[in-house]
Amino acid sequence: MRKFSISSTFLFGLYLLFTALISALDAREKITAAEYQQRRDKVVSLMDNQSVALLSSGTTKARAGDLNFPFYPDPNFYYLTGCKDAGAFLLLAPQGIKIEGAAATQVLFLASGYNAYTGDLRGEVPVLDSSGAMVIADKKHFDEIRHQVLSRADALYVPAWPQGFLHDPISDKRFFIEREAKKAIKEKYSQLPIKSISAPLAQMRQLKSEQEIALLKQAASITSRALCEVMRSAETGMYEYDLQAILEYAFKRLGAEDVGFNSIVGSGPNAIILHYDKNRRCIEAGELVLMDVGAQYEGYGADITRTFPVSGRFSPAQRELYEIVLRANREAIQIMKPGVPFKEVEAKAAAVVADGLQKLGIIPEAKAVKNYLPHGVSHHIGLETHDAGEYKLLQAGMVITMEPGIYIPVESTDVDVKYRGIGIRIEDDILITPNGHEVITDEVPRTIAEIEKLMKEKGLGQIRIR
Ligand SMILES: [Mn+2]
Repeated sequence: MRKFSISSTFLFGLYLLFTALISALDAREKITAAEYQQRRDKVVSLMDNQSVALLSSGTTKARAGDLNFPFYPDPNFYYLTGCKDAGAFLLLAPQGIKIEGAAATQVLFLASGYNAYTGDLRGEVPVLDSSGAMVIADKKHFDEIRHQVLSRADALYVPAWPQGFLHDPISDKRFFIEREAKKAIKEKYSQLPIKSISAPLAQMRQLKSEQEIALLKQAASITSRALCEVMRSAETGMYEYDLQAILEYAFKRLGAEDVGFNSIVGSGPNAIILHYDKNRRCIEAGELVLMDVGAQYEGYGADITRTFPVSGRFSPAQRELYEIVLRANREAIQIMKPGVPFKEVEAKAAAVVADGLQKLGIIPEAKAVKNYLPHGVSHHIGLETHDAGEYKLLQAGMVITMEPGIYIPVESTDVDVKYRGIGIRIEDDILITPNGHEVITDEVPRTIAEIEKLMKEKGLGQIRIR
């Protein structure tokens, strides 16, 4: 009896421990329903009383037959709903929408039912708060309700249409998506002016909330720690995809749901190709590897670049260029604070690189820096890698990158041969705070001494497969 009671207490203790562990594993930070509601309320408050806003999550794209590419909801739609369903719509109307006997200013239309292929129970949306301001309706009512609100609206707000066109090779006609859509709307609702909702949404999205900052910090931490693991593991003779596999294994292992963009792993001269993501090359002795990568956590993605020598030691020429890029990164971040113009930060980074290249005799005058640093060095991050937002003055709550680089093409015959074929970029993510800034990517080293030290540590290494 006594023995039984001890073991039942023990089992109960185990049970408590187990449930605590389970809930700890489940305690994934997420944007709360209340915050999604605040965002929608803000948009509605910005709209004229008789106007309507319509946002779509987007449609799936077939890869082949009935198999689709991964679906990513439209970021503006997701920002306002937290809903990942394809084919969903959000209607906002300050004057109210009548639906099934009730009235609401915000209606989310979802397909209902179970999808046997994906296992999704559609219409299950965990984002409704207790205010009741948003109503979820079955998509079968969408056509009717849309007509009801559009026929009496005096303006329609929509996000930008996807850029580009569909080309029909037989008629050789180009169907520009935006032009065709606007034409079709005009035929149906000739008096309805179409306004863009992208700019006000960008102004909201560029200032991150506490919850968004927490998710971005989580994405930055995962990305940083995964990059450390890659640096510990890198060896001459590995392929670029070996490093990609170690990185993305670590992303998943640390809780990221996805990459925010295709991982760039450029070794040797591939580091010069800005968006290189083939990652098929064997990394040769003495080469640098440039990795521009980002884990995505609850929709929010980091964006970090590190460049390291596969052997674990920088050569003198690599060192000279690396120190310039690092100084540009550090000095440009140093001046970040609210009120500073974006272009001043960009100019600072470019000026440091220009100065360094001039001192090494690589460029004759500062303006030639464009030949070896041909890209912008700062952008917003968030739901998109290049997130919505303006590029005027820095404001507290923005989270932006700083990513100067130097890329010397192999064929640069006017540059000392020791520098040719080297590509270096150092990218960090920075939160602008009320008094200055906070770098959120400090968990992965960036100085030469720190990187060389880290690379001596034992990592996962080459994964041998029998
Ligand atoms: Mn970037």
